[in-house]
Amino acid sequence: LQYNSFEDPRCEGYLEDGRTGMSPSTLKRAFLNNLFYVQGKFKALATPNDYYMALAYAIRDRLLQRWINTAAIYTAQGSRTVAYFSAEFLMGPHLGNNLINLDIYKDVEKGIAEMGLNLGELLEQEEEPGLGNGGLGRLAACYLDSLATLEIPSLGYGIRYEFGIFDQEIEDGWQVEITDKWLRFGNPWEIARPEWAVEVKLGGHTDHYVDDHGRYRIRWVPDQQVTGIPYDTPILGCQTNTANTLRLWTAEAPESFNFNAFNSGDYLGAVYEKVVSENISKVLYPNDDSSQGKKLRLTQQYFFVSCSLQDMIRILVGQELPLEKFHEKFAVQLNDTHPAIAVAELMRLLIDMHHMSWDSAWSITQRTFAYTNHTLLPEALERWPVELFGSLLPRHLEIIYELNDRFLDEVRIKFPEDDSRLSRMSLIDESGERYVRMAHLACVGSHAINGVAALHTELLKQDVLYDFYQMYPGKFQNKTNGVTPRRFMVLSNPALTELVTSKIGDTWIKNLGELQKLEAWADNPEFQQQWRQIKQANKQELAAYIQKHNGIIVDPNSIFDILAKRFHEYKRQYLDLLHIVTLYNRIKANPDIEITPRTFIFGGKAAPGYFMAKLIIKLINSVADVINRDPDVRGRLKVVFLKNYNVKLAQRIYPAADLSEQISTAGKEASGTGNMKFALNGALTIGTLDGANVEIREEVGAENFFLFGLTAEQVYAKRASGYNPMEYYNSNAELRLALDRIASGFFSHGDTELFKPLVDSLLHHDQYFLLADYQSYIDCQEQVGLAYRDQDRWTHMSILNAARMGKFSSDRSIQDYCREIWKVEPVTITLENSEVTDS
Ligand code: GPW
Repeated sequence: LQYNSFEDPRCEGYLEDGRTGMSPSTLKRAFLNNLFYVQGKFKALATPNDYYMALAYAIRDRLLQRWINTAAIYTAQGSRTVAYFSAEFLMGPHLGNNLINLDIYKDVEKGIAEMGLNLGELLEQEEEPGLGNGGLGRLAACYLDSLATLEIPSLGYGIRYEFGIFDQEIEDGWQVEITDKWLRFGNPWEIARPEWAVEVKLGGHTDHYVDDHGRYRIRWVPDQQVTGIPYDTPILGCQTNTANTLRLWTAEAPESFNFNAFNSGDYLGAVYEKVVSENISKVLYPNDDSSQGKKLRLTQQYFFVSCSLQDMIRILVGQELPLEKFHEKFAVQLNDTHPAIAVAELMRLLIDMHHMSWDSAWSITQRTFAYTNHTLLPEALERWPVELFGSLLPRHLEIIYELNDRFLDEVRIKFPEDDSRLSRMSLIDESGERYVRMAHLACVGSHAINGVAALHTELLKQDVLYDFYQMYPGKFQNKTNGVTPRRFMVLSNPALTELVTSKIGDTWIKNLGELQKLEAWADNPEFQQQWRQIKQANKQELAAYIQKHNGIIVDPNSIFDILAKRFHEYKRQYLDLLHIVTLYNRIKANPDIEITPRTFIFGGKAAPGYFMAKLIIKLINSVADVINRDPDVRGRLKVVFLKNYNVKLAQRIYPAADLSEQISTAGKEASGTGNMKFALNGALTIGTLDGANVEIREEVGAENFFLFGLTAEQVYAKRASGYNPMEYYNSNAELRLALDRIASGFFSHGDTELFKPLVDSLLHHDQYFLLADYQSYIDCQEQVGLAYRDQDRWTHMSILNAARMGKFSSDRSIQDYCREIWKVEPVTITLENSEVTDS
């Protein structure tokens, strides 16, 4: 009996149909079964979470059939597989997305409603797995969605942090961090696979010895060992049967380890070891675009990389493939340098554990890895003090020294008599305290190196990785980021999805370039009106959310001007604030001034140790308190800080935005991806020529994009010629007034000390050129206000923005990676001719 095909009439009436069938009545029955048998509840006692769980398990059953078929077919075919190594996967809630990708959202919504429940409320119950900080982790999640949708055999490998990114509370205007307990009520989407646990060594020293065959060998004698347990989550593609795997590792104490301490009566010592081991996967480091250099962080990185590579070797061996074919079976993508230790670890596994020669191991290693760089910020480039590194990974340090010797010989041959180049390129920074440079390790150990937007890749080649570009020009490629339209349009903006589909059919969902067909409707009055009505309704929904959570009433007819991303000085939330204070000052000077009403909405978390970022959050809330209450403003300006910006909240925000703030200092934001999500939902962008903004503007047309500010080149020139922010302060009356207001204590109950660090940093350093860009930004915002007054023109621009987002689908990005880096082909998963049988 083939039990896996729900369409097979032979399955009718079998229990399995209840777990795979997709008809509304079967789904309903499955839901009630789970409420009864899994949650152990009936209606009178069931909580909303019980209902969510019952539905989640019903949907998981539908995924499992596809998941098992996918695994069976990949195994039978020995398919070439992408392994995406990332310290972060910011997945967002699974249930809604799985309903979309299974294409049963509407059926389920209806069935749930027939039982007197509301699907939206059940979806709200899901605690999102916040296993990432921001753009980098969310990109990994979008890429998994596209890999599955494009039917590419792939695995995501990472860490199952017990505590993901903290929950943000606001108290007295300040950010307060609350631990995220996402696993509190259990996680219906994962399956533990303890049978595939692996051991990871840490610390100790190395032994050099001669083996029985007289061969010189090296043995790592660790002083600690931990066990990695994999937890698997199915990643379903959109309208395919492909369900790939996200495999996240949890650290546990090995059962046998420290048995001696236990036997000798040192019970507490033995338990302590266990706690230390479990700490490894305990918590996500909450820093975005900066590196802390903490030993636990390096341990996390090594832990998941070692687990993953050992797992891949197990898979290879299980398919009876020789280790020499590792790079043919797997293409490994390093998501920034966080997993770059993989270069040394694969070398160690091949040489020490599997007795391969150095040269063979190195050839396999280089052909396996490719490296994506996500930042130009110097503080984000990872380097580890050599001593710290050697105390945790003594064998890897030896391997890196050996790699470095060989690599520097190569450099010497290509660039003779150039000692400064050797020290610039060395894997070890020896300019002061010695450091291991992880980006250099990643560059040397990979066959491809890519940036995440055209400008970013150019700047990598000209600046941060200039020497490596000269050494290996052929390794460098650009792969502009993309976002999944399934989560960030179909799921989050159902009304717009329906309107678009009613005009151009629904194939755009998997082929976003087709949105271009909307251009034909851009000036159609009826279509324009429908487009506007949907935006208006989305704004009303966000307004209700704001009223509920912030107690602020906002006007849905005002411009929803939104800046939502992590807080960082280079992202320049503070510049947005200077615009707000400027408008406010104008109103105070002339209460009858004509101003296009605006609602300024901010969202985002600051790293807990980032003082300036936290102070900017406090300033936003302080300015909000004054402006929202000042009767002179007459409601024309409102300022809202939405707490705890995460994937769930982002899904509410993008559909309601009129204006997307993408205002980083040119040359600092590698790509940005929020910029794409806003535009896809019909927001217009005000932005600098930074990251992917450049390409977004190219696609939507300069006339549909609000550009301001210095170019990256101009920023460099200004810095080189000695930038003096005080000149701008002295010569610009409005700017001076805005800064003076903040400094004077006007927004801080007379306290002139509170915001002094912010004002002083602008006047005396202004590392990110806010003052240089201030006037250009203010002028550009003036144009925004005028454009909004002409609603037909604005709607026309809004439609064209969405219509021209085709390039920014993560499907396009992934297709480019597949063709140009991974050399991997789709594998179609059928449910009919499955390998999985019950007989
Ligand atoms: F520093 N990004 C991020 F490069 O979100 F590693 N966290 C990070 O730690 C780093 C980069 C890192 C972001 C970039 O800031 C953003 O511009 C880019 O769009 C995103 O990664 C995805 O590529």
